[in-house]
Amino acid sequence: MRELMDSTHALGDREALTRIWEEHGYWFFRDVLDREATTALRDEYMRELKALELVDADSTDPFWNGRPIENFPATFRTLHQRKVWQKFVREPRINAFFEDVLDDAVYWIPMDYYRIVAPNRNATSDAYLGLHQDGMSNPGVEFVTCWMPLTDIDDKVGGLVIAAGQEKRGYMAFADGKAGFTDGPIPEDSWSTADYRLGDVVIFTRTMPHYGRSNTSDRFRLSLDIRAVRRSDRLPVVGTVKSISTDQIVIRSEEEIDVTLVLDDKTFLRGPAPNSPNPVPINRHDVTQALPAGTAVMATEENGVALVLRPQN
Ligand SMILES: O=C(O)CCC(=O)C(=O)O
Ligand SMILES: [Fe+2]
Repeated sequence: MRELMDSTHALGDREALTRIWEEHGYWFFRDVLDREATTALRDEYMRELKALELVDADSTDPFWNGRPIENFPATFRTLHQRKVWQKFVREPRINAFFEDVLDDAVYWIPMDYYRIVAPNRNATSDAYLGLHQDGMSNPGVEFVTCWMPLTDIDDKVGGLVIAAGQEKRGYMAFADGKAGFTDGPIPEDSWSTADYRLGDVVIFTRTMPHYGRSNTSDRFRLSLDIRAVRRSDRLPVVGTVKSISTDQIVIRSEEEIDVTLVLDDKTFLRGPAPNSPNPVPINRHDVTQALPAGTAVMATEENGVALVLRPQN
């Protein structure tokens, strides 16, 4: 596998950063995130593993203590409820880093994943999370994905793999349940990854094909991925459902404004999935049940018609 290209040297040089982004569709920065904030975030993850009694109580690193891993959670509700990543991005040094890099004030969309991947020596596939592009099921909002390792992540621990250079081919299609480009495969020599460490961040464009590797090590893999929009770009509608029918939704936005959107057959509707962090596609006649009044949602729109409507993570 290829090594990710390190762009840390370009920080502070707007022209260089823009050139790299336009040419490569990603930035990989090493050891740039404030140590105090990232270790505090890691410790929040560690609390979850300690509560499950899968790492030792005095451990700062997520070494598996060997107890059976049963019913390992697919999502970590308490981290969501306690708004752990929201606190992280409000840390002045973390906020300043992302605002400098993105050259704008940042809006973080409520599409976030606290990833704790359990060790699995018997993993039958190289991929724990299959090949995809983050923008594929989220049209109508120009975000960048920020992926941050919260522990050492080497070859065995797995981690993020991107198909460098392939972001220029647009969106992939699915055939036989597998993602791929219809005009030919992804060249083998495009797969790129790194030995990641706490403090690093990979920021990539929403057409970047990528997947997450299985963890065949003796430690849990910890990472956070969150998605940033420049404030000067169009923001999604984020709020709670005030009323909903099969062809219209009123969302009470975070700014306390009622936004009415038409739902039609082109709207990509997604509903909550039990035991999965990923909302699943739903039919229009199921929206009133899947996303009832009071549900926290995010929508994108064009001319008053919703392009995507989904629960917040
Ligand atoms: O952490 C992983 O395994 C993959 C993460 C991912 O798909 C993303 O950050 O968008
Ligand atoms: Fe992704």
